[in-house]
Amino acid sequence: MNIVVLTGAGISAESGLATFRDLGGIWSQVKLEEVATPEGFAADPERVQAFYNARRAQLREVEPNAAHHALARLEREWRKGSFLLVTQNVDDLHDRAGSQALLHMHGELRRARCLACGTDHRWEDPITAESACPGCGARGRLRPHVVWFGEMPLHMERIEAALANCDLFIAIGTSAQVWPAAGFVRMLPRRARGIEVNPERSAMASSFAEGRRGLATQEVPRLVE
Ligand code: BV8
Repeated sequence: MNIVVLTGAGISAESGLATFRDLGGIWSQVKLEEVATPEGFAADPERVQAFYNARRAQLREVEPNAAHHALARLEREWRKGSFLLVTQNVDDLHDRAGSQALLHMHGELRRARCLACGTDHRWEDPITAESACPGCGARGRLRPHVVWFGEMPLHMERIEAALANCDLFIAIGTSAQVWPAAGFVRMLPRRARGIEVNPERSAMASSFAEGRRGLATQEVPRLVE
């Protein structure tokens, strides 16, 4: 049985990282158009760098929670088929929990991308106008290696191939408001079963339910004895 897991901000909520669309979420504090689009970055790069520098710094204060560790364990112990974890999150909590078969489709807070040479590099510190690219040395040309609205998500070919061959799709902590992730359930073969772990029932559940068995609710069955 081939498993694909999709996670969103909700899986990191219990680690203390804010979600985006819950009450008091990030997008209620700041306009996504101003800080999570190429246009916003062009208009006010310092504002955007400060937004991501603050979120990158916050990673030092939080730890992976039981859900991150459970997914890393499931990956290690799953022997009945393939396993892929796709996350919309730009935090590093899945990485620190030990997940390896992991794709960050929206990029990573702890990586910086150089606008001069196009390379991306691990990056722990604030990105400033003085920051130099570790690859080409250009100064003041780094941006967060994060996928903004209107930009192409990463690893889409690998993700689509895994979805086409998926038997069990598990969605954890996502409101399924952002495309293309919101549409992944429509790329699944008809045989696939779905599970959603979320206090709310997301839009994904209804699009999964169209013409097939609905998503099981809440509990994730014990996949690993
Ligand atoms: C693309 C990275 C195509 C940075 C993010 C018009 C113009 C252009 C594009 C569009 C358009 N209209 C629509 C689109 C597509 C657009 C889109 O979907 N817009 C939305 C707003 C309608 N998508 C894009 O632009 C994508 N690119 O389409 O490219 C293309 C084609 C050709 C050429 C070029 C491009 C790129 C999307 C990526 C944007 N970047 N973030 C950053 O993080 O700052 S997305 C942003 O939303 C977040 O990063 C997050 O990852 C993502 C999804 O949010 P969730 O993770 O689901 O979080 P949310 O708060 O919404 O929900 C949390 C859930 O958890 C809730 O349901 C809650 O109940 C639950 N929860 C809470 N606590 C718990 C819990 N669950 C379990 N346990 C708990 N304890």
